[in-house]
Amino acid sequence: MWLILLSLAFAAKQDFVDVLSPAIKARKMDLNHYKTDINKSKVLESMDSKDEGVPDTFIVYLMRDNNKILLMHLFDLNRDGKIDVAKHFKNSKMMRTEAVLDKDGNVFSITEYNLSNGNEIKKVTYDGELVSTRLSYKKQVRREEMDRNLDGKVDMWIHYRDGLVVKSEVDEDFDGKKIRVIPGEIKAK
Ligand SMILES: [Ca+2]
Ligand SMILES: [Ca+2]
Repeated sequence: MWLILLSLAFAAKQDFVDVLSPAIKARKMDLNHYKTDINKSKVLESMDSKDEGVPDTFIVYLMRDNNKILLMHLFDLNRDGKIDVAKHFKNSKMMRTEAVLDKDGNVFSITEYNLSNGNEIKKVTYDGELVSTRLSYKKQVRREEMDRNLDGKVDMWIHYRDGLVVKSEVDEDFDGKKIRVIPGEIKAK
């Protein structure tokens, strides 16, 4: 029993794509998870933005001392019964967006925002083959990190300044050691 639990924990840790969000299972994003994950301390409200009798917008609140605290906005943009976008809030400010980018949830993105100014700071995209993480600072992309063999470790880095590539680094054989450096369009300042 312990061995099984241990190997499960190990397996879960290994899969970088799956540990990013509770809505991701087996490298698939299912945002309906948030509609069903409603316990006693949460309230789900439904709305029909088109007034056609089918709800397409949902709001999840956390109940604390009889106060409603906004947790999430969920949107079924194409009205097929599956949530396509989940916006997560903290202190009434959007901190994270999760989006399904194909019809089955095999392509998706997770974006994190700076709570004080709303700027994007990190965007992770999974396209079914690789995980790409875009890191931004003051509305500019600074670095892109890629995990091309999905082992949870970054194996390619692209450094940017003012929209131009400063340099790229590639761990070609994924051993975490020999890193090839490729000069970019401009020199690092
Ligand atoms: Ca949908
Ligand atoms: Ca890797």
